[in-house]
Amino acid sequence: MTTESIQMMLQIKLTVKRIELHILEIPLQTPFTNSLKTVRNKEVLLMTISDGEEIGWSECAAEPDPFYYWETIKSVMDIAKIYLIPAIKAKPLSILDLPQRFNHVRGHPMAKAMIENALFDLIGKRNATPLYQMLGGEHRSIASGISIGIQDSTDQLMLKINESVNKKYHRIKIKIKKGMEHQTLQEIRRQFPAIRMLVDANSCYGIDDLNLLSDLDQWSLMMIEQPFHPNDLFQHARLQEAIRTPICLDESISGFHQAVSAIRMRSCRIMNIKQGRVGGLMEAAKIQALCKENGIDAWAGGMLETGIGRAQNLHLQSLPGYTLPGDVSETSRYFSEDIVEETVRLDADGSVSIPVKSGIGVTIRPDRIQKYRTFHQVIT
Ligand code: OSB
Ligand code: MG
Repeated sequence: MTTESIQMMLQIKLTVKRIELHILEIPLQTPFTNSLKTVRNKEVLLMTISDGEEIGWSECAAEPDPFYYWETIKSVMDIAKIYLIPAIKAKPLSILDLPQRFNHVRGHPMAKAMIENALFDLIGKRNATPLYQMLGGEHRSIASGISIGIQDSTDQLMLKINESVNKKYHRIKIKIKKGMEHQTLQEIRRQFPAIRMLVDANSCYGIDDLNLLSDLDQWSLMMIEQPFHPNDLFQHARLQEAIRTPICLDESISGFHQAVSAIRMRSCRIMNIKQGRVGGLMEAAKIQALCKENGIDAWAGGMLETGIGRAQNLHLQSLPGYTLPGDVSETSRYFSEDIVEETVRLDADGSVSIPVKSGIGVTIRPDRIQKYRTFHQVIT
């Protein structure tokens, strides 16, 4: 496909006829713990949008609770139903019209991303074009990283790290909590002196922890992800000034504006750009380009997604701004059964591939949707 024909496709207007919301509850293989909470069952909100001919699917990044991020599955459903869906149903629209249709709603990036993703899938299917081509990306092999939650014991953690090393994951992320970081990292470095590793604090540190965090320099980490409160760009800048290890921002970045501020304030040298948290694929692409221009490395995080969300995140990694391995690991580590046929698998080099079929490129399994669905609503 030429750039011109893609550009034309993105401008084709369509009429939204039918929208459905689905909540699924799928048990996790093993509980996932970070500094904020433990997840045992994945509760996930899916959306379908139809123009009367095809159906587009998407997975929302919101969790049931506002612990990692302030949006929730319920807030997303409310904002979508009251403000966003009426704006897309008002008159025919193209995907490029979306930012302007949503401009009157402040924030709520997860709700906006959910709708944008479903529209992209729908348009891709209607035009027999895979999402990565619609985004202007290139099909390539994606180096995969893994995020390991907080374990019950250090031995258990070492087992998990060993497993991940054997699977050839390109880098390993460890969730940390205040008070156990140095002891844990010391033991990891004793057993695995050279692995590419980072830590994710999920905002559990405060302004009194500057020295404790500066001491993390000794563990040769690729980065420290989100040590402080999401709103505290200033504190992140102070820490970044004091240490050699790059700071990576995750939940601080809700969209392009925060990305600009974070870069200008030197709050980070790396960004975890989750498309589902920054307002969608187009916003994430803009942030990636900004990072690239400013010499900021970036990668794609995850939110324990099913095969739908993983596919969304994989397509976006076809763009050149994602310079580091992300958190899109194989689906089977979280779920024994996926809700799509083309579940994400790791190849022998620890890489994963971008789907090639139309739209997000995955085939939904209606039997599995049926099996795990706890809520369903048709919005006409
Ligand atoms: O902070 O990156 C995070 C999962 C849920 C919410 C927030 C985060 C995470 C992860 C897991 O780190 C990433 C994944 O494997 O999907
Ligand atoms: Mg994180």
